[in-house]
Amino acid sequence: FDPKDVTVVFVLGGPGAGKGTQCAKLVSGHGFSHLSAGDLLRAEQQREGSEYGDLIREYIKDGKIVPSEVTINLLKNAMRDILTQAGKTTGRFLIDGFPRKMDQAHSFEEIVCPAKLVLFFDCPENVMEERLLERGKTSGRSDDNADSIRKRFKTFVETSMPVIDYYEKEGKVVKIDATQSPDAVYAKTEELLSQRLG
Ligand code: UP5
Ligand code: MG
Repeated sequence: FDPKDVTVVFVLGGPGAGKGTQCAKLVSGHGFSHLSAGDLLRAEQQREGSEYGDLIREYIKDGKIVPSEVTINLLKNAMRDILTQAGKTTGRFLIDGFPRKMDQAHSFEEIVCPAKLVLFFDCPENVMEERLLERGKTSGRSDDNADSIRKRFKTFVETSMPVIDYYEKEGKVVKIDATQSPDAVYAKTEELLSQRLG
């Protein structure tokens, strides 16, 4: 993809910070397409005939990061499909929950295109844990349990925070306090996003 045609915004933050919730609001309010790396992996895991089903299942349950090639291909194909279906060559994409490891950040920028901006939803672990345990009562997600949540937090701190630090040094990070209500977080997100993207 040519960065002249495609605007990519990475949406990052810990497990349960509210990435998906905010992306859904940005889609209806600002004409973005939303691609959640986790949702794409869960769909691939369930796809009949997928060669990655078992691998993805294991990684997600342990809160580990699925090998880059798998996720980047899913994202790239999904971007391509969205543009094709709309009959367009240009588009704005929110890439949610990716990249969560430095090598993924570099590969995506090489293979797909560089990100214009990074939204970082900042939230303390105790708040995220409460949200995830609550959601776990009904979500059916294999990783919404105390044991997996602990592993997801560890991966986030050790492996994914360095990605945010990297983009911070590049001046691309917009940091948002994610502890308020979804509407309050969205209001702040909209304000900062329009300042930066115009
Ligand atoms: N909620 C949301 N906002 C709230 C607010 N402001 N106040 C009160 N409650 C709020 O929200 C989580 C819950 O909190 C919901 O119940 C919501 O109503 C409530 P959500 O918007 O879903 O938060 P989100 O940040 O999207 O949380 P999610 O659980 O999706 O985060 P993860 O980053 O853990 O999950 P993801 O699906 O991105 O990844 C899952 C796994 O996939 C990873 O652990 C990893 O194993 C794998 N993966 C990869 O290997 N590679 C990738 O590139 C991506 C994922
Ligand atoms: Mg999510």
